[in-house]
Amino acid sequence: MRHAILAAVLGATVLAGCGGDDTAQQNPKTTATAPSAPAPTSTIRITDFVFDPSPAAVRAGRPIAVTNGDSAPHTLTDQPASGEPAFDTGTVRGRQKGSFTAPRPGTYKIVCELHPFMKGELEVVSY
Ligand SMILES: [Cu+2]
Repeated sequence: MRHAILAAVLGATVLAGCGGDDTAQQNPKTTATAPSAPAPTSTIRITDFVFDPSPAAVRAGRPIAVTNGDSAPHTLTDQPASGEPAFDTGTVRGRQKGSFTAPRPGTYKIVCELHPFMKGELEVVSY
């Protein structure tokens, strides 16, 4: 029993050591303006017919909220070079909220099916 607890504690310590970026945790204000590798988000906004942020970084398998700040309806839909979209919010009515599940890691082009000029990019990272 003792060994199991010790192993769990050690395992958690190792995981925390791998996953964390110490400089980012110590200095969140400066890293917020870093130009590369945006922090993963769980919410994408649509305002004035623009996806924000874009590119948006999200974590694979997570539910991602899509808030529509416009009065017009929108969708946030995967736009693959071929084949079926990997994700799609369906129609999100004006001032409403939709969601989709982030797919497997990769870079995805996104579009609003109702306004094809609305384009963006989704960067899906693992954990
Ligand atoms: Cu739209």
